[in-house]
Amino acid sequence: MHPLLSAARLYGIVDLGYVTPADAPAMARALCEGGVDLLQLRAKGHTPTAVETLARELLPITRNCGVPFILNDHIDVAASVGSDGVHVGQDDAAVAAARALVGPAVFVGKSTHSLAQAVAAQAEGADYLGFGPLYATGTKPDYVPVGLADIAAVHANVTAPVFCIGGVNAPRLEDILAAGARRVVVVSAFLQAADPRAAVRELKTRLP
Ligand code: TZP
Ligand code: MG
Repeated sequence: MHPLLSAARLYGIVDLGYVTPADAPAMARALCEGGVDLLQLRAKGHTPTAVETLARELLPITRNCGVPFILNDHIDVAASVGSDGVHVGQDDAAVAAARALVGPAVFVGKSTHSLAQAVAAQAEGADYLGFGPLYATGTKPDYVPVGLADIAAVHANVTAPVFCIGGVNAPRLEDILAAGARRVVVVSAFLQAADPRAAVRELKTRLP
């Protein structure tokens, strides 16, 4: 298992659907200081140049906190800014193609939406998997939720770290953990919290 991922339990995402680029650095700092173990920049619809500019602003913030930085989608930008990781979806480049661009030191994560996709992503060599959306979520509105029933089977069939995602929030955490999840990604529940730093801190204490 990749050394930056083995102990990671809580994965935060600065998603520009919720946060303006101007507010992104302060949000990244709040999430990192609150205690996320990984931080992603997700900037759907923004130009590679804008993503690169923002990634270069966020990287020193995450580095200061010792939190690995992951860039969504923009593999070339991830390579040029020195991102720790890159995240690809089912419709993006294959894991091997992404790895060829970023090099062996950068970890590659992949989104999966079924047990079959999770098994396939591991076979492809993904360093970690996202699995979901567990619940319907406005952050990814065009996806059918997968529910909690397959979480245990995914963990039984995959050795790479699995991060459960989609509608994860404090009230649902107990059910999600009871279903077998060990790692979670939280987007809107942190970004829309009155105090994101405190929301991270509170949820982190409840993870095994
Ligand atoms: N992939 C599957 S669900 C999702 C992504 C990026 C969005 C999760 O966001 P939220 O706000 O935590 O439901
Ligand atoms: Mg993508």
